[in-house]
Amino acid sequence: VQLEQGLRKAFERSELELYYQPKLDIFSNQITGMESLLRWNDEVLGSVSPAEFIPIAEETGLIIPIGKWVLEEACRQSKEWHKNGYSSIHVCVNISSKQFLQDDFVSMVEQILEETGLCPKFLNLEITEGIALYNVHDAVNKLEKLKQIGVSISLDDFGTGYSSLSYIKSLPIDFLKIDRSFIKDIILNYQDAAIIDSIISLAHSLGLKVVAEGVEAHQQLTALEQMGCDEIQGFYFAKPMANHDFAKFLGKKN
Ligand code: G
Ligand code: G
Ligand code: MN
Ligand code: NA
Repeated sequence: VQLEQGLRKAFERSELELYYQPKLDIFSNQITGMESLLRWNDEVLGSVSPAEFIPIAEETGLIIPIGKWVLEEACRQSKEWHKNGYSSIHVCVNISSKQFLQDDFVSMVEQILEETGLCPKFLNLEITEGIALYNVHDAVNKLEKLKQIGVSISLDDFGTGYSSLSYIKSLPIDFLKIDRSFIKDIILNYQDAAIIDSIISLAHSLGLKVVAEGVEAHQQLTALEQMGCDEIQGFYFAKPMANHDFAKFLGKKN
């Protein structure tokens, strides 16, 4: 309850913040985009991880207004970076299943793109397999509408749930993000390496691009490169940053 009230207040007082973590093309080493990540630094509670407060936001329904704000803020900020010359990077926004399941989800996304002026092809929505748990037909329908608009889709946390590749085949997605728990032991554990290698091959044969999350070491990068992974994200390259730091980071890269 303390956390819920704190979160509600923080949201009302505009104390939630978005950080951005770059995502790179593994071969060209160019930034292709960034993932927006919620941060909450409370006066009393200190910094609270989204891993802690997102579940509460989901239970209480607060995820609906917060999620809308996140989309608006990420699109607005991305448009800003485009105006400043970084016009080819896209933004990846985490979408909670509860948010995705709202009837008006697609029209909300459309409206935000219109209001912020961000071209739809620069928005990527990160969903998890939970969105299709109740109604696959409805999920596919929404995803297809989003793709028609020009928005791209990533399946996040891949490998942690129950998703089989046949399930993926039924969803119109563009990217698979391999969960960082698999990347962690890629060097030490040949089974994890074998799993990643086959996920990448299968994803490619289905026409999907693969993003590896949680890359922290050069050896992991090299292994992923050899497996043909397309993009990487992780502390090895950069941590999530506040927007002014991200702007500086963009400046340095070019
Ligand atoms: O950034 P960090 O590792 O602390 O994030 C922890 C978890 O919170 C991750 O699973 C991430 O997907 C989730 N998360 C971060 N920001 C958002 C957001 O804006 N919306 C939703 N739904 N989840 C988020
Ligand atoms: O579930 P999702 O993929 O949205 O979670 C993203 C989270 O992963 C973010 O909270 C981010 O802070 C975290 N993260 C990003 N890169 C790394 C990394 O290299 N190592 C670790 N441990 N966490 C990372
Ligand atoms: Mn994510
Ligand atoms: Na993930």
